[in-house]
Amino acid sequence: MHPSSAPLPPTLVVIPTYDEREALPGTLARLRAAVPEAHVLVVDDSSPDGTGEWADEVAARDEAVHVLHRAGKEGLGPAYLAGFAWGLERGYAQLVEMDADASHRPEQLPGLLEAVRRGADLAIGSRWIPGGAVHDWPLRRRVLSRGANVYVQALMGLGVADATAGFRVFRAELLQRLVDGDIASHGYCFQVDMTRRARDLGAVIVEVPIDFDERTEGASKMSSDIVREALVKVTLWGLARRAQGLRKALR
Ligand SMILES: Nc1nc2c(ncn2[C@@H]2O[C@H](COP(=O)(O)OP(=O)(O)OP(=O)(O)O)[C@@H](O)[C@H]2O)c(=O)[nH]1
Ligand SMILES: [Mg+2]
Repeated sequence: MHPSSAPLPPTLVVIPTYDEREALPGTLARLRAAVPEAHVLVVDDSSPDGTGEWADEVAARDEAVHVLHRAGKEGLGPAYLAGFAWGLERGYAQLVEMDADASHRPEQLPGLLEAVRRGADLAIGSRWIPGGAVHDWPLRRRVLSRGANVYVQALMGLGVADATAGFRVFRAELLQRLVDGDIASHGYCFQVDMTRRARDLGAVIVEVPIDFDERTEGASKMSSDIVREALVKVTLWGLARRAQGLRKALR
């Protein structure tokens, strides 16, 4: 795909951080070089390692970079919701989700933005469609991600190959409608939750293949609590969907 040369609509890349002092500088430099017109909002949950203070220093000399400080670690979902509210209030036309750990290649963001320019309401950077790939992931992580997506599809039928993906672009109109809902998901299932709500609203969802790189700096925040939350919620959502289907059939 050849990204268009049309001017980029006002774009905000939201990067949640918790103890990413080692990884964030490289990610941010690559992002500013790859899509210089995009603004960036780092949402830091008072990282003990000083990520937030470092981001403040960058923001003081780069007016495209902003920082939102939150009191404590509450998980990915609440950090994104706070970042989205900040961006929607300021009138950005499209908002991007991206990890700080360079697992998402900033150089591939133009491909996702192009999908939105062509009509998608939500573009998902997908590891599990042809052309997508995961690099240097241990078998355990591959199995977990693939297994989670097979489970999500079997229960919820979202028709999305990578429903847990965290590299995404939302059109602001869709995102506003999504955040007006009551989203209580914290970990990975936040991504599934956003996908199912977008699907229910009839949004145009397009998956774009990406290369996902294993983080080389800092530590993963994945925990058994996060996996458990996802398993429980996906199961409940899937059962609710089936009950709804059954009710319709009996009507
Ligand atoms: N603000 C905030 N950011 C978080 C929190 N948990 C994770 N993050 C950030 O969310 C992004 C994804 O987290 P990762 O630890 O990389 O999780 P992951 O990508 O699922 O796991 P790995 O593949 O093992 O790295 C990173 O930028 C983290 O710093 C949180 O509680 N608050
Ligand atoms: Mg990661």
